[in-house]
Amino acid sequence: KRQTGVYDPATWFTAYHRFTDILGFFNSLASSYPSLVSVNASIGKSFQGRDLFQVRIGTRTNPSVKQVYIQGLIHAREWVAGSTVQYIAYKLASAYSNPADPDNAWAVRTLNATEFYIVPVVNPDGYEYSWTTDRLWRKNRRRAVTTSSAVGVDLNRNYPKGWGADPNGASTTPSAQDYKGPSPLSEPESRVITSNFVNTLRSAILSIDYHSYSQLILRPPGYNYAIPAAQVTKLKAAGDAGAAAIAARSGRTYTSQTALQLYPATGTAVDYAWDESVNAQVTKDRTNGRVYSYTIELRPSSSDTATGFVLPPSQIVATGEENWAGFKAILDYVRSN
Ligand code: ING
Ligand code: ZN
Repeated sequence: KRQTGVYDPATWFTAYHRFTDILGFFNSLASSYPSLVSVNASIGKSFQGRDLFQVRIGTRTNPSVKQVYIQGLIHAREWVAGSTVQYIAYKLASAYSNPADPDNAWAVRTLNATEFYIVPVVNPDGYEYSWTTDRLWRKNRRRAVTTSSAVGVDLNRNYPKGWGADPNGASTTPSAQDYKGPSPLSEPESRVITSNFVNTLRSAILSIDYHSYSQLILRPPGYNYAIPAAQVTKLKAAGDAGAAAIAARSGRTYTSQTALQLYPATGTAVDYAWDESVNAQVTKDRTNGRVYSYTIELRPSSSDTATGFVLPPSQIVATGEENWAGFKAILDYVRSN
């Protein structure tokens, strides 16, 4: 169905949008494609009481369906991560539903076997703060300890996998950008997200956490722990396939590497999705009981520090397009390996 008004994709992807409008976009997508897209308006609340919402894209026809988990905006200032998650969701729904779409055959084949669980805004309090007060805010908005007046925990250092395992992987200083929080899952958003994460999906195969910037496809490990060689090979191959597809689409270089090669980081989503999934009710496995897991850093390149987190909205569509290509390539590899 053709959409009109503010949620028309032709205009929607020319700008960034506030939290409530992003929810509106997904509600509009669900009303355009009611048999394919649904919105769970609240999977839990942020510190300031905003509802974290989850979107499901799937057909409910195949009992052996596998799940893909996607999240965005765990870091407030990384606005294009939100746009890219919106873009991928829009492409999945519209390509499946439109026989004339060049991706229709891919989308039909994929959605006959795969369903998608998406949390478009993991950190709504921080995201709104980045609109109203500080464009470069990263963390959530909770004052986590009484011993400091500092506000904010880095949610991508607050997951329980490896929390605080490497002193260089996160900060113990409440004012730091990578403050890990007082304890694992100390933050309401981390608790909500892990209660609704990839490890709660019965037959999950892939998890992607979108960030910006630096044009990287990061795979586990994010700090120093062992991954068996056979799994390393598969994790790398899927990431490499994503990078190759992006280069073919736009000419942009996204470097495929381990997260640890960037810098050590503990308590992150990418390691949690990889490692905790093996302990959960996940039955499926293409990499030995584990879910293929990535953090993708979007535009601009690492050398474009002048642009950095403030990517011009004129690049939203190009970033979405190249990452739609990368996403399809990663998922194709995962589904056949
Ligand atoms: N970068 C990620 C960060 O949380 C990362 C990079 C993710 C490193 C996961 C290691 C593991 O620091 C941004 N831009 O947030
Ligand atoms: Zn980030």
